[in-house]
Amino acid sequence: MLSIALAGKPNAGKSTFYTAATRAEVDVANYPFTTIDANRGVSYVRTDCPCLDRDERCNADNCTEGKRYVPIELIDVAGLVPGAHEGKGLGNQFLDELTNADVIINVIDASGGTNEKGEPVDIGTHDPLEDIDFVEEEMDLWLAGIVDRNWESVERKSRSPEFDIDEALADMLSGFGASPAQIAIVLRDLEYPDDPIQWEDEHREALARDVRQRTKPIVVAANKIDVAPEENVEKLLELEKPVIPTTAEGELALRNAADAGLVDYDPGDTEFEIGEGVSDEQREALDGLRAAMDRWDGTGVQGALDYAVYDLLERITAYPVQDATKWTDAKGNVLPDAFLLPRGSTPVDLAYAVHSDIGDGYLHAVNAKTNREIGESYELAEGDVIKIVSTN
Ligand SMILES: Nc1nc2c(ncn2[C@@H]2O[C@H](COP(=O)(O)OP(=O)(O)OP(=O)(O)O)[C@@H](O)[C@H]2O)c(=O)[nH]1
Ligand SMILES: [Mg+2]
Repeated sequence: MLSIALAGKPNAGKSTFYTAATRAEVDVANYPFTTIDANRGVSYVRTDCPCLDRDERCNADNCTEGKRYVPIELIDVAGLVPGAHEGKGLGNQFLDELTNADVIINVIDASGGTNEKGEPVDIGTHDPLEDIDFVEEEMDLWLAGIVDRNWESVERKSRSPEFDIDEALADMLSGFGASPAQIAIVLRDLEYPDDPIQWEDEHREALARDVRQRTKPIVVAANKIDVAPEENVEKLLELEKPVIPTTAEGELALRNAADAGLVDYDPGDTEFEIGEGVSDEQREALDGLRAAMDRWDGTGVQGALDYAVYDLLERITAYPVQDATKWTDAKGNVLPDAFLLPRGSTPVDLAYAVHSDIGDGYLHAVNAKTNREIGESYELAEGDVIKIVSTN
C-alpha cells in the first residue's frame, strides 16, 4: 500500500488531520509534542469510479455514488523542530519513521498562531513561510547524516577490485526507501568522484538532497484556514511549491456531523447540506466552516491526500476484473479492487500488482470499457477496467 506521512512542526494539526482522515482516535491538544509515538492507519484517496460510465452505480465497498475511495496508509509522526536532525525536540528518531513513506504532507499552521517550536502565540504573529523550508532542510540534513555514518563502509568496500560506486550508493540508500531506478536517475544528474575517499562533505550533501527530493516529495497543507488571515494563505499559494489550504478541524467536524447524520457530506466534497436536528449553535459553526470552504475550495484534507498520490507520485487507478462485460470478480462483486499504479504502467504491471503468479502466467488483457484486446505495452489510463487472462 502507498504510504503518506504527515510531518511538520509541533501543534500544526497533524493528528487532527490524521483523525479526520482515518477516523482513528488519537491525542490532539493545543501544546507542542502531543504525539510521541507515530500513529499509523488507513485512509483513502478519492477518484471518479468507472461505474459513472454505466447506468448503475457499482455499490463497491469503497464507492459512494461514483465517488471512489482507494486505500492508502497514513502515518502521523511527532512534531519536528529546527535542529531535529541533531537531536533537538524529540530528536531524529521519528525522522526514521519517514523512511517508509512514499510522500510527505508537511502540515503547517497558516494562521501564524504558533511559533517555530509549536507554542501558541497571537494569530498572525509567526510567519508560516518559515515552517516550510526548515522541514525540507531537516530532512536533507538527516539523510546527509545517514550518508556520513555509512561512508566508512563505502570506503572499505572500495578496496575490493569489483567495487562499483553506483552499486555501493544504491545499496546504502535502499534502506531509505529509494529504488535502484530512482537512485540511478539521481546519480546520472550528479557529478562526483569515482573514488569514495575523494568525496567531500558537499558531494555527500548534494547526494542526500537530491535523493530526498526524488524519494520523499512534499506537498504543504496550509492548515487552520478557518482562522488564518486571508493574506497569509494567499502568500503561501504564490510559492512555487505545491500548497493546499486545509482545515483539519473543519474536516473532522464535518465527518463527525456526517456520522451523526446531521449533514450530508462525503470526504472531498466542496460543499455539504445541513439536515434535521442541528442546534442553532451547530448551524452557526457549520455556516462559518462553509464560508472557509467556499473561499478555499473545500476543507482540503482529501485534496492534499489526492494531490500527494495523483500529482506528486503520478499514480493512476486501475480496476482488474474477471468478467469484462459485467465488470465483476469470480464472486460477482462489481469493480471490487482498485490499484494505484505508477503512470506508464502496462497490463502486465497490473497483473503483477494483483499477484506475482498472475503476472508470471500473463497471456493477454482486455480493456473492459471497449471490450477490445490490448497489447502488452498498452499504457494504462486513469479509471481503466482491465480483464487479465493468465495461465495461473
Ligand atoms: N482552528 C483550527 N485549529 C486546528 C486545526 N487543526 C488542528 N487544530 C488545533 O491545533 C492544535 C494542535 O492540533 P494537533 O492535531 O494535536 O497538532 P499536531 O501537529 O499533531 O501536534 P504535535 O503532536 O504536538 O506535533 C489543537 O488544539 C487542534 O484542535 C484547524 O484546521 N483549525
Ligand atoms: Mg500530533
